[in-house]
Amino acid sequence: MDHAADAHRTDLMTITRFVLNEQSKYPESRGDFTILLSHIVLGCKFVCSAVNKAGLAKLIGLAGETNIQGEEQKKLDVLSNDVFVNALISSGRTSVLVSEEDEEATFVEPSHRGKYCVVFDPLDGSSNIDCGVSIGTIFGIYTLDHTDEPTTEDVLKPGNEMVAAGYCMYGSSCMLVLSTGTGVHGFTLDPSLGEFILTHPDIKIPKKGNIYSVNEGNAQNWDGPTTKYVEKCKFPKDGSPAKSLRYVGSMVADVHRTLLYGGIFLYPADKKSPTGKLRVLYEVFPMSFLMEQAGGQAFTGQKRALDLVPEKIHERSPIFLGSYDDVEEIKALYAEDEKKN
Ligand code: AFP
Repeated sequence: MDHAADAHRTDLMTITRFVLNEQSKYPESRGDFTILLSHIVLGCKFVCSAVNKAGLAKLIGLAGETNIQGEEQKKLDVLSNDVFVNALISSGRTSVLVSEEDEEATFVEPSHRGKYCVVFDPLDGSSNIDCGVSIGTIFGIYTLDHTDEPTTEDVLKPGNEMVAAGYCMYGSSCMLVLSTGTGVHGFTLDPSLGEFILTHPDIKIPKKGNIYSVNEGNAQNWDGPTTKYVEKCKFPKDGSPAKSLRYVGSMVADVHRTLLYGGIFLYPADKKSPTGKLRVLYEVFPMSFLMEQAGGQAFTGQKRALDLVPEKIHERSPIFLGSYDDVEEIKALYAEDEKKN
């Protein structure tokens, strides 16, 4: 009998047990983060179940509303947003919530307030829902550092001040990837137990990868460094093999693959969208936080992504993130370009 394998099967490291273990390293901790996380986990399980049942439950299709970015909202977006807002408020551990789906930040009633602010995209990649492609929830967590009335300033902070970030991918399996600032850990939902189990401890992104991931349909509008970089991926002049292109169009899926296999994910600025498409607070920051914690890098075309200081809650930024060496290459091209201009 393989006792080690048996112990692995019977001594399960659930996400709650994992976070409690982490918490025990900080004697002053009162368990607030564990409680907050358990509410986020509940939201993820609910959305996972709704995504799995979407076809059956007729949740696919438009809800008849448009969100603040002018995009059509799907029924699942509306449902996921409601689920997360309710779960976060009822945790009693949050004061400010910023959701991709809500124009304004939500300020929690004083009776339910707690010391965290959560920024999130409840269902990212929703244009992929109808064809059953992986979609996900992305979140980032800040600490409220005062006891005055909370304001949006409490979340308009650089990503390097986040205390935790993660995403849940609703794909062929449901996987929650989390960092509390001490590495990146992946938990897979065991549907029979209804528990996220640690399956990918201490994820490290390969130092260099052989995949690039970008919407090449926008190529005619790219700037010089992005154009040169993608050209290098396809026609390398140093004798290295050309990179493969993989692009799902769902950030969680594209970043998840990048994290596990290495390579680079790009959503650059272009002439039509000079600040890029992806949102700083709940797309760029959480994914950049995870990339850095896994040993990769995240760059905006100008600076380290986590050093950005957003001025608006729905601000956008170009983003290049992934394997350390691959991001170094794009940084060098932008530095060269800056010297010339
Ligand atoms: P949707 O939520 O509208 O599907 O957008 C998804 C997303 O915000 C992000 O998940 C993708 O990486 C990116 O947009 C894809 O954008 P393009 O469709 O322009 O490639």
